[in-house]
Amino acid sequence: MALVSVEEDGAIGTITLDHPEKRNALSEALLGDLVAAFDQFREHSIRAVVLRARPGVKVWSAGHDVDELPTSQRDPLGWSYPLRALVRRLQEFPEPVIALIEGGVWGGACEVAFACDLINATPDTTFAITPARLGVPYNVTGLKSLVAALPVAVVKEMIFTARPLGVERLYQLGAVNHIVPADRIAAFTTDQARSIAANASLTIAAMKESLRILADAHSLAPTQFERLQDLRRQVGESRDYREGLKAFAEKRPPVFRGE
Ligand code: LCV
Repeated sequence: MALVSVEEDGAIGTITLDHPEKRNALSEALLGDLVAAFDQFREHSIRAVVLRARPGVKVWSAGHDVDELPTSQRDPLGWSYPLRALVRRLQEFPEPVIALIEGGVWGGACEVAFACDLINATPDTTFAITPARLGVPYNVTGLKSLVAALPVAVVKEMIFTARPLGVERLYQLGAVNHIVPADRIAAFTTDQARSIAANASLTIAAMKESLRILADAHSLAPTQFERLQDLRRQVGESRDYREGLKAFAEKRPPVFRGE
C-alpha cells in the first residue's frame, strides 16, 4: 500500500503524505515512496512539485519513524539512511519543491520541510526539533541545514527545549515564505507553482543548484570534522539514546541521566 499519493496536473506534480495511522512518520517505506515519486516526476518533465499532507491534518509528519531507529551502536542518522537520502534528493531535484504545510512538523520532518525550496503554511502549523527528546545524536548536515534556515539562538531554543515553535515566529525569521488560511493555501500554492512552471527551467535549475553550492561553500578542517563525528558517536553510544528509544516505545517520559 503506497504511503504517499502522487498526482500530475500538467507541469505540476503533487505528492501527498498519506499514512495518517502513523502520523506520516518518515519510515523507510514512506521515504521510498517519496523518492519513487520524484523519479516519476523527473521522467515526466514536471516543472514544480508540491509536497503536502491530506487537507486538515493535525500532524504534517511526526518525523523519523522512531521504531526504525537502530538500538545497536550504529550511527542512527548516517549518510546512507533513507531520510538523509531524501533530503539530498529534494535539494538536488532540478525543479522547485514547495512544501504546503498544515499541523505539526516533528523532528526530521523539519529538515524535509527546510530542504524544500519554498514553504507555505497554515496559521496552525508548528515545528519541533526533537533529538534531545529522544537522546539522539543529530547529524552534522542536518544541523547545518537548520542553522542555514534559522538564527543559531532559535535553533538552540528548539533543540534544547524540543518544544514546538509556532509558524508566525519562523515566518518573521524568514524560514517560512507565506502563512495562508487553510481554505486558500492549496489555490495559493498552485498559483505559485504555475508561475514557476511558466518560467525558464534551465535558469531555475541552474540557480537552484548554484544556490545550493554557494550555501555549502564553507571550509571545515579535518580535525573539526572528526570532532563533530566524535561528539555524535558519544551520544549515539550513550545509555540516554537507548533510554530515549525505550521510553518512546513504552509511551512514557524518558529519564535521561547524562550517560
Ligand atoms: C514512529 C510514531 C511516531 C514516530 N515514529 O498521535 O529529529 S530527531 O533527531 O529527533 C529524529 C530521530 C526524529 O525525527 O525523531 C522523531 C521525532 N518525532 C517525535 O518526537 C514525535 C513523536 N510523536 C508524537 O509526539 C505524537 O505522535 C504526535 C504529537 C506527533 C501526534 O500525537 P497523536 O496523539 O495525534 P499518537 O501519538 O497516538 O500517534 C499515533 C500512532 O503513530 C505512532 C504512535 O506511536 C502511535 O502508534 P500506535 O497507534 O501504534 O500507538 N507514531 C507517532 N509518531 N515519529 N511512530
